[in-house]
Amino acid sequence: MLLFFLFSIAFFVNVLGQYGGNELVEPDVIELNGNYTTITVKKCVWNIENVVNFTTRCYCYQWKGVEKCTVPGPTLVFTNGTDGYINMSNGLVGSNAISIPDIVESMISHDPDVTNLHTHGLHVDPSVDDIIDILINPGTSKTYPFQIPHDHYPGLHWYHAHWHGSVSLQVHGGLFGAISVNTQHNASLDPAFAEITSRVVILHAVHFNSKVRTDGSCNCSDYADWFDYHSVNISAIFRLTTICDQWCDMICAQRNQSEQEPIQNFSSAVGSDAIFTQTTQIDSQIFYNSKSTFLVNSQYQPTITIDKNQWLRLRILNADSQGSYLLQFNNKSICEYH
Ligand SMILES: [Cu+2]
Repeated sequence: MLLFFLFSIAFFVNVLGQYGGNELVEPDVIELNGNYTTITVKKCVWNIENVVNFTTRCYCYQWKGVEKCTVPGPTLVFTNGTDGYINMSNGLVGSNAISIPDIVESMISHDPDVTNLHTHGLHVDPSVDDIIDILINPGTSKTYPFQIPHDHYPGLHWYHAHWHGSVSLQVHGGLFGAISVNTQHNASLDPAFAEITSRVVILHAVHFNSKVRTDGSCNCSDYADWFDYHSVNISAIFRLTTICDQWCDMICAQRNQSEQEPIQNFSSAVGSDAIFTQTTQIDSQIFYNSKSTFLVNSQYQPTITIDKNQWLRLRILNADSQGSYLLQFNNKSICEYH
């Protein structure tokens, strides 16, 4: 389930995060005040610092004259009363969308290299990003015109890929980012509050599974880089729940033809803290081992440093494709928060 929530916390003094990781880095910001911007989906290596790196799909864009590919994608800022145009380009190599009956469409994984754009929280014509009918095949693009009303409320929202069949693969794998609507007519916001520095904080988890059969048949005993799943070399449809399942259940010959690599050397730099390991018994023959890492702006346990007696507003987005989070401060006496 995809969840969104936003709330603001203000506190003073110092340091969020007991482990003292690197300073939090916010996504790049692209302002769309009547402007047009191009975002391209490409294969990239997602490097989660000190934890793991692997090949996945991510959003690429021009930044100071250079192409940048990042997870999360850039934060898109709309201003009310203006238009913003997003040209979503699919730079992936792979098969076009296949035609399958609607009834099974969302139940199985397919079209790994087909994408589109879906937004949350914008009060615009819903046909602009109609996820059922608008698709972007590999090598093509689509321009989405967003007309933000004059009376649009302010807030933090988000966008992600949403072509049915590849949503889990692509959102879980990194195709998501924040949207911010900055209103010019926000009479409800106390001016003192409006002046507080804010940070965009995006929560996301990455999960890798391995599947083991106790009968000793061809097992998926490595933690598969299932995000690199590609439709060229293997049949496009498997009636199984996740693409990792598909990879795990292929016969060895098929698996060797796929482009996926086992994930190795998890967390060698930071130790086991970064990885949550769990075993789930499916039946007497099959169990899964899963390794998960929980991220903030794609960083593992980053730190936010605040000057003493300063307020900070955290704009928190849950971009996890599977779960919700219970948030708390480790040491409630350090900061005052609301
Ligand atoms: Cu969504």
